[in-house]
Amino acid sequence: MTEREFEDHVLCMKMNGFTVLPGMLTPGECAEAQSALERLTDEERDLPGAPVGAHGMQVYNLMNKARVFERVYQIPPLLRVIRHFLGDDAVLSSVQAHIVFPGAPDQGLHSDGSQTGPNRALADVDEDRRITSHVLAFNVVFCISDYTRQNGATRIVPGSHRIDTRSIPTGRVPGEMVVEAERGSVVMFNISTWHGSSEHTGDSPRYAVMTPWRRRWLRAEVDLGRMVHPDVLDRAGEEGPTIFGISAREPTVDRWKWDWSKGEPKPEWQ
Ligand SMILES: O=C(O)CCC(=O)C(=O)O
Repeated sequence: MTEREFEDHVLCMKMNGFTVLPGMLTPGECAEAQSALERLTDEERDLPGAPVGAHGMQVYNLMNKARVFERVYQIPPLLRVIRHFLGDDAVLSSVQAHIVFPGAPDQGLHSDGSQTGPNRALADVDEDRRITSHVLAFNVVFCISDYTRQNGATRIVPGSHRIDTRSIPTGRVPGEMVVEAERGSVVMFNISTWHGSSEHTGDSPRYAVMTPWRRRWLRAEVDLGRMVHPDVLDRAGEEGPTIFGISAREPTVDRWKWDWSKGEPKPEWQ
């Protein structure tokens, strides 16, 4: 990524609340990711309580389930854009697939962060207004399939990240657009940007991997520090404890007994 491209992505995020970064995964990596997702769909769809419905399916904690998914938090130009907005200590909040099946209707516009993030139920005094003054979190979506107008690609309302209401209109909104992108691209958006998958009128599933990121001090959607397998954490190198939020943990002992880099008590206080 050139300096000019970096600056353009930053400006797009500020103006529009989203940007598209092409070529973040190679065609080979996309093919590997898609076959892993096909395998995982078969393995997980009949598990009790699996997040599967008539229109789509989710698969969680992908970094533990195939090596190719370890790439998604190890791409320097992408990390540079994420950290420019969320800080060098930004935390990965989930690594999950969203597979949209042919025939799915559009998902309905929404913003993210209603489970753990800044768009969670507000207090009466907030008068339905969201925090929009600062960027608090992103969704970073890897297109494993080409994103097209036919296959349920994400629809977005540019600039909606600045509208400080939680009452998002149902139905069509002026200026909304379907984001078309080649597979291997990343669609990155502020979690306050109104978005949702679009209607799928095509004939094969749309595969995407969502990797939301948060500021260090916000709760993550998934506590990846507890989920990540030790070998996966090792392979993430020095940055692993930061990326998975391990070094963002609150102390469970006196602060001087706590190892902040490891997110656990010092050995003598284990
Ligand atoms: O898959 C997409 O295009 C959007 C998914 C989404 O917004 C969600 O699951 O909250």
